[in-house]
Amino acid sequence: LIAFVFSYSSSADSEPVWRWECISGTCQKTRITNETRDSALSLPACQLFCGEYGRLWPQPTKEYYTGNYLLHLNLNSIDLNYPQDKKSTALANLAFRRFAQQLRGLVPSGKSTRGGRSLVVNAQVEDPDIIRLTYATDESYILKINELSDGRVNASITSNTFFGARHALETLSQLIIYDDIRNELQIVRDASISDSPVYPHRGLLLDTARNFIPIDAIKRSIDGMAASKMNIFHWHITDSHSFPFVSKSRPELTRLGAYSSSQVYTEDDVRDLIEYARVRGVKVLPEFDAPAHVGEGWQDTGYVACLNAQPWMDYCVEPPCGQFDPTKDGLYDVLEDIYGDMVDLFEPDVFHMGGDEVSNSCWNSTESIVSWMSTEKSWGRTATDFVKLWDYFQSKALERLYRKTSSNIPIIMWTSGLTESENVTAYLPNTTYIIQVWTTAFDLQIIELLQRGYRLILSNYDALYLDCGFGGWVQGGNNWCSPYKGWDVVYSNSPALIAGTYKEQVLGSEGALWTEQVDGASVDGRIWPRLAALAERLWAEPSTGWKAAEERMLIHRERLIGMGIAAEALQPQWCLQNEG
Ligand code: CP6
Repeated sequence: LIAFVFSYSSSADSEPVWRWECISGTCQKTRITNETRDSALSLPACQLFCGEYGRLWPQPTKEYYTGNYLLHLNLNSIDLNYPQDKKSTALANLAFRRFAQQLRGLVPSGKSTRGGRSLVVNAQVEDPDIIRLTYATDESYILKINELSDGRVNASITSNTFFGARHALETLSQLIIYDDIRNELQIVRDASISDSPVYPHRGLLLDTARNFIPIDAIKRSIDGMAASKMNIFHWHITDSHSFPFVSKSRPELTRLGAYSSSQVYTEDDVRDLIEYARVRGVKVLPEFDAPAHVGEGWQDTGYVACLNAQPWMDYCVEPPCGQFDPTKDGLYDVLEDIYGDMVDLFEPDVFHMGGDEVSNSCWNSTESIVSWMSTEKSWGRTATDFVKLWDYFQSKALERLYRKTSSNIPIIMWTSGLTESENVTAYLPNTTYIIQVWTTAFDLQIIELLQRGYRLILSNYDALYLDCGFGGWVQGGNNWCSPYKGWDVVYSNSPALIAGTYKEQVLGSEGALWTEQVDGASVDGRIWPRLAALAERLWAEPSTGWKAAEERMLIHRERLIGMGIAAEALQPQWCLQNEG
């Protein structure tokens, strides 16, 4: 019996039997024969040369040329030449180490490859002291591969910044494949690629308050973003459900507000995550959502109105209710402390102050608030008066934030009653505020904001809410997750089309993952591979539809899986082996 098991398993591990040929633009499967064995193409090799952009995701935007010749690459002999003693030198070394690790990840476990050509990566970086990603950061790069006379492979990278060079490494890794027929890594011998993103803001929003998301899971999301050339991790770190962010000066908020003492983000966690992201070309953008979407953690302060009020539908859009009481002077001291802690950690060049889903009826039902409105301000209780109250809060909160930042950095706010045309120019100057749209692509507010000169980030829920988005908190039912938006919907959502002649004012988009029904166990699959569809949309704003991208998308999904990201399957594996 033992012998039988042994011979059975060894025959399952036998030689590959299939090879691939590129026939009229698609890779087609045929049997390997003795005659074709030497020239047989592995599937990834075929993919590299068959489609318009090979195996690249996202597609490059300026120039893409690859010859159709591969060289055997020696994984144990890869080196980076990068400007020395510059501010980004250490980052580049870490990015290169990750690049090497990605290449090792191409080799199936249990296999080892040997021999092959050395690879030298020569990076010429115009401004190697830039280590902060801003909307002005030049992320473009040029990547050229050629064979040197001594047989080594040369990959030369030209970029303005570390961030461009890092993207080039990502592209380079996508030009390297594992050939299962020969059990070796191979690299494209000749390539010339010139590339730069269309939009500067290519993001993921992750809510870590509805359910706690462990740091490891966040890191996997950032790995996927790096592999897809996305650059903004928008951290919706607190909400009414929990307060996992540890504020150095106000630790009691977390003690009361975290789900448990271990489900928190300490200062060390945050610092570590920011550096982890930076090595991957990703900036962490913090959001402290206010005045709505607060609750847990604030119980002892008395600064939150309608805390857990019932029936919740009367006081908020989603239970548990909670909204700051703008009339409490002490509130602004606490906010200043939290802002100060966040500014110290994140060193933000732009800060997200939330501002979504404020409920007038919450404030209106709080007796001390309405009496303050009439005695202190001679305001009534109309919708306009509550907008004034909100503006009172927002102005004071902003003033406290600006005490902690070294300059008056731009502020992002969600679309809301405050961003409607009659209010927005009065209360939110377009020189300070960037508006993040979460309503549908057809919302008239979008064009009105654009006409008024606002810069926008589009996260229209009809395409970009990864948690679903059409449902609501309907009592007695749950249509939260219907309909599911496939990657094709994400891919087809074009910011340029939505903004029309104002497209220059669109900084980009974010896919948003609200986590009422997601936690660390399922977060990968809810994000990936759909977020990668947004990555290509924002990097390249392709003029072709999702169908033209499908082969590469299937390839990229496999790449994410290879990185340890539990991305969802899109198609039967048959489709990858029988293209077209
Ligand atoms: N949480 C917060 C949410 C949502 C928003 N803000 C949300 C609203 C509608 C849908 C999905 C999510 N859960 N803080 C809106 C920006 Cl459909």
